[in-house]
This record gives sequence, C-alpha cells and structure tokens, in this order.
Amino acid sequence: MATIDVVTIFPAMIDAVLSEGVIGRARVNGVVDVKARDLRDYTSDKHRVVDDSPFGGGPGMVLKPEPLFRAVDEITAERGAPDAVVLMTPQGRALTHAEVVRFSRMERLVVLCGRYEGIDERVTEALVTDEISIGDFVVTGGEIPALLLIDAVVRLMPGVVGDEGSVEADSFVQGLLDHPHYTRPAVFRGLEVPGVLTSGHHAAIEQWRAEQRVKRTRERRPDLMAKVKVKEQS
Ligand code: JEW
Repeated sequence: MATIDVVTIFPAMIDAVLSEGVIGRARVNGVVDVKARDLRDYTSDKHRVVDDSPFGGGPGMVLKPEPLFRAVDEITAERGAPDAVVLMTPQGRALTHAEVVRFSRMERLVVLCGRYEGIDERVTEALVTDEISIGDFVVTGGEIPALLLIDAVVRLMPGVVGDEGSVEADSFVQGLLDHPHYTRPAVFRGLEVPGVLTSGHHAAIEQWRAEQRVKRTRERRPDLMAKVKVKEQS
C-alpha cells in the first residue's frame, strides 16, 4: 500500500478533510495509508515548542529544525526511506498535473506543512526533495496546500476513481476545459436546456460538446489553447 505521511501542527485539519468522500473511501479500501503526524510530538521540551524567532531579526517565527528532523527520522524508521519529501511553500514551483502524476506513482511520500514565516533552511537543504506551491496567491499555512496536493495525487492512484469520474476525460489531461452540463428539468424557471442535448442525436451532441470545449477554452484559458495546438503539431 502507498503511504503518505503529513507533518503538521494541525493534524486534525488533515484527518478531517481526508476522511471524507473519494479520498476517505480510498483509505478505507486500503489504496493508501495517510497518516497525519503532530509536529509537537517530535519536540523534546516540556512546552512542546515548534517555532522560534529568526536569526538576523525580522517579523514572525520560523519552524525549528529539530522537531522536523526527528519527524522525518521516525517516519523513515517506520516506513522505510521516502521516495520524496515535499515541502509546501510559497517559494516552491507551482503544482502541475505532470507533477501530480509523478507523486501518484510513488510508494512512500512525506509532506511537510509549513506555518508562520517559514521553516529553518537546513531542513530544506538536508531533507526536502521537492518544494511545491499551489499558485500565486497567499494562504495562512501549508495545510490547505498539502490537502490539495494529496487530494490530486490520491485520486490518480489505481482503483480510486471509477468510471463515473474517468481520469482520462479530465480537463488538463485532454488539455481543454469541460463542456457545460445540464440535468432535469428541461425547463427550470423558464430557463431551457440547449435543444441538441434532448434531441437524442448522439453525433450532434458530441459535436456540440466538442465545440463548447474549444469555445470555453479559447475564451477563458487562451494559455491552455496554445498548449493544445503545440500538442497537435508535435
Ligand atoms: C504556503 C506553506 C506556510 C502558499 C501557496 N501564502 C503565503 C505565505 C505564508 C507565510 C509567509 C509568506 C507567505 C503562509 N504559509 C504558507 C503558504 C505553503 C506555508 C506558511 C503556500 N502555496 N503554498 N500559494
């Protein structure tokens, strides 16, 4: 079974989110063993202190190296050497589908969630293999970024997503955005479903959906449109 060990000062946040839905079911079904580890459990002082002020001065606090080193040492002793130690950080490269695929093929993953201004650089230098960000916006800590990465990674593991969520049909895999979806009733508060979808004409429906995917992608994500064209040329 694949393992993902998450080191955090808020383990309950990780457990709560990853116990629900598709990922919760994958854990129950034995596809992946996700374990949230409380960074404070790896401190050695009475007050379980995980942070300290930065050398050189400045605002905020920095996560101390010792608890993080002890956490990774213990995970390694328990599980074996990890394939990757991922640090969630705004300084990392932005997560992509290709990176998610790479992590999904790993047997043992460790994810470190930062907090405060950051973590002691010696942790990054000695332990971290991948520094990952979820994009160019500000959040309060590494837990939600870690949850987002784990959600994306676990759903690609074999047996997690069935036919109802066909992984191949995904946006970003095909390189185009999805077409619009409608369900009953055919008229809701005077708002009608496009006639082609209720025509029963399957070829026309497929053509309409293909056109909608291209139109949407061109309008909303011209950057993706450029990549699709590159793919067709190569
Ligand atoms: C991320 C780990 C730990 C953000 C994105 N944002 C931000 C930020 C923080 C502290 C100092 C400076 C900027 C908050 N923060 C994190 C943010 C990961 C931490 C503290 C993060 N991906 N990952 N976009």
